[in-house]
Amino acid sequence: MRPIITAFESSPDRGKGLARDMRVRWALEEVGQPYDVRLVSFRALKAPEHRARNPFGQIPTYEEGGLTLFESGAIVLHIAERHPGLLPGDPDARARAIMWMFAALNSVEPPIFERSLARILERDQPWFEQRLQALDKSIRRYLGDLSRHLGDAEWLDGPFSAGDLLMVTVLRRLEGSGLLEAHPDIAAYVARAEARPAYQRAFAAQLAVFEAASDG
Ligand code: GTB
Repeated sequence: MRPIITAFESSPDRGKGLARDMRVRWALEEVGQPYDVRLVSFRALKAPEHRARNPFGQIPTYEEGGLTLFESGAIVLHIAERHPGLLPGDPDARARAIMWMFAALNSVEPPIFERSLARILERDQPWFEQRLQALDKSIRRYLGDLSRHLGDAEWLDGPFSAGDLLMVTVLRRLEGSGLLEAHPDIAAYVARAEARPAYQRAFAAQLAVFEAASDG
């Protein structure tokens, strides 16, 4: 059965793959599961039909038979548990890969996401520079710690896993900020993940949505 995911009809990032449907598309591509996409306008996100999929009125969602899921991390975990390729078979290694999924979403993503929101919504506030500095300090700490953890390794813990997939989608939001570029090893880790054919297919698919909307 082909799952259906939801994505922005018109993504504010103009096809840069920063909206959170990207991580779901990428996971589906990694495991070779074809999928359909329901594009949703900002107005439709808040309509009862979509709130039945996600009470918070957001993308992405995932429908598969009678199952409807929201929260990108839960969706990626579901995909990784149902298909080989994104979680190791060994129970301890699997637990560690899931730990990295939580680390990406629960520890590393909050200051990075707050930073991009602040740059859009709080730029005119008198406390903006101070807030930015505090967020940057927190982000630098995580990047330094990640860099030490990675060392010469290719991925966070053994083979590429759903933990790497989520971590990279989180770190990508820093591209061009100077923060990522200050850590060439982490920038190389992100680039390594972006070079994966599954990532390339997912990126091309979400970019095609933006290009089709621009043509029309
Ligand atoms: N915790 C949830 C998850 O991981 O699924 C968060 C979902 C979420 O934030 N969804 C956003 C959304 O639907 C899209 S991804 N927003 C609409 C709304 O709340 O009304 C966040 C996002 C949006 C746009 C960009 N961008 O353009 O760069 C990047 C990320």
